[in-house]
Order: sequence, then structure tokens, then C-alpha cells
Amino acid sequence: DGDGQIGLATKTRAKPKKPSQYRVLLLNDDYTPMEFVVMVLKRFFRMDLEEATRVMLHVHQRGVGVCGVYPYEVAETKVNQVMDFARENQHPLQCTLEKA
Ligand code: TYC
Repeated sequence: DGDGQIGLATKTRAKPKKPSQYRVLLLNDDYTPMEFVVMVLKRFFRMDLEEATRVMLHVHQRGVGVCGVYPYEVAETKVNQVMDFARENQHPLQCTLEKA
């Protein structure tokens, strides 16, 4: 590419990277009502009643479960929405992120 070095252009060209994906996780606790968790999954993760109930029961029985997988900024927004909504309603429900 005119700099007298062979192959440099190929090395320095920006690689188109896929944006990293993050899992949004819901954690079990002993106090948040099951109905509230189902409402959260319907409202913020666009699940129908059947799927929301299945995911809620999975978290209740196994301690943790995946609500969805999103690009970082979307995942972070969902975590904040869930945590704000839980806090407003005085439930200890916890939601977090992990790299997929
Ligand atoms: N364990 C809670 C109960 O028995 C229900 C629950 C499910 C709470 C999922 C949090 O992420 C959760 N009321």
C-alpha cells in the first residue's frame, strides 16, 4: 500500500467484529412473590405467561436462570429496569449480567 512493507495493510485493517452478547440472569430469593417474577419476565423480556412461568419456576428450583441474551447496552438496560422495578415494589429480586 505504498509504504514499502508487504502485508501490513491486511494486518492493520479493522476487523468487523460481532458485538459481544451478554446473558441477563435472574437470581432466586425467598421473598419475591412468584407472581411478581412472572410479571417482570412478561414486561421486560416480552415473554408470554407460559414461558414466564417456566423460567420463574426454573429460577425458583435451580437458583438462577437466563431471561435472555442481548448486546451489552440492551442487557444493561434490562438489568437496571428489573432492579428499579423490584426496588420500587420493595422486593429483593436480583438481576445481573454475564458474558455469553
Ligand atoms: N423463591 C420465590 C418464592 O418462593 C420465587 C422466586 C422465583 C423469587 C424466582 C425470585 O428470581 C426468582 N416466593
